Amino acid sequence: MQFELMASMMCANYGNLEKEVDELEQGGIDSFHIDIMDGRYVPNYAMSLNDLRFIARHSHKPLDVHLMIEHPNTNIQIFLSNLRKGDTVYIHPEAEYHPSTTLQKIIDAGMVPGIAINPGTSVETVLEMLRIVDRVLVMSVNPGNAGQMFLPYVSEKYAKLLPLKEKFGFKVYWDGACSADKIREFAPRGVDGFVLGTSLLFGKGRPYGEVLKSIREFKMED
Ligand code: S6P
Ligand code: MG
Repeated sequence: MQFELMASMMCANYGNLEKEVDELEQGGIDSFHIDIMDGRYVPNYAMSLNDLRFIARHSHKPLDVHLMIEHPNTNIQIFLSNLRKGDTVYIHPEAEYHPSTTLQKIIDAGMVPGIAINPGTSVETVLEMLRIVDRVLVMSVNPGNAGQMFLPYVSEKYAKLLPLKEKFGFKVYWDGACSADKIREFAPRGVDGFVLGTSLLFGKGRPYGEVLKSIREFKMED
């Protein structure tokens, strides 16, 4: 069974970011998930533009940039100019008056366009945007912090979204409280990738390569 594993870099050890990036790459991570917040759309600040730049220049794997900012259209160029072709950029549709215009800028820059759907946002609300995005990031926690509890009602969103993948041509990704039981249940149901944070990857006292291997072999510790 094929699925992608992305590292939520806001959970990394900033005492030595270079070592974290190297160990994750050598351990087989598929991409680096970069959480950018503005303290307005969500009540927190996570990674900075400098963190994004460093990881973009230092790593060989794609970046998966999750913009939790108001009106991303205003500043999207700052992010796009620091990324590489093929990196993904997700916006939150609620944070923008005309989200499809912003998505078009992402496409025109050669990046992969995505939307992030909050737990309280219905699939119906974003249905038309599914035609233009390549990736949908489903939030299983309210955006803003790592280390939160899984919100069980989000499971129903997957039930609605997964059958639409082929018709609209997008992939589905999991973000928030991703534990072993969730990968066991949702990878076979068609979720294409999982953002790994404090629940499964960081702060476990185990080498990243060992953790990632056990997940891929479906032998993860609960
Ligand atoms: C949350 C953010 C996420 C978290 C990730 C952390 O606002 O978008 O990417 O960093 O969910 O994982 P965990 O396992 O600590 O919830
Ligand atoms: Mg995220």
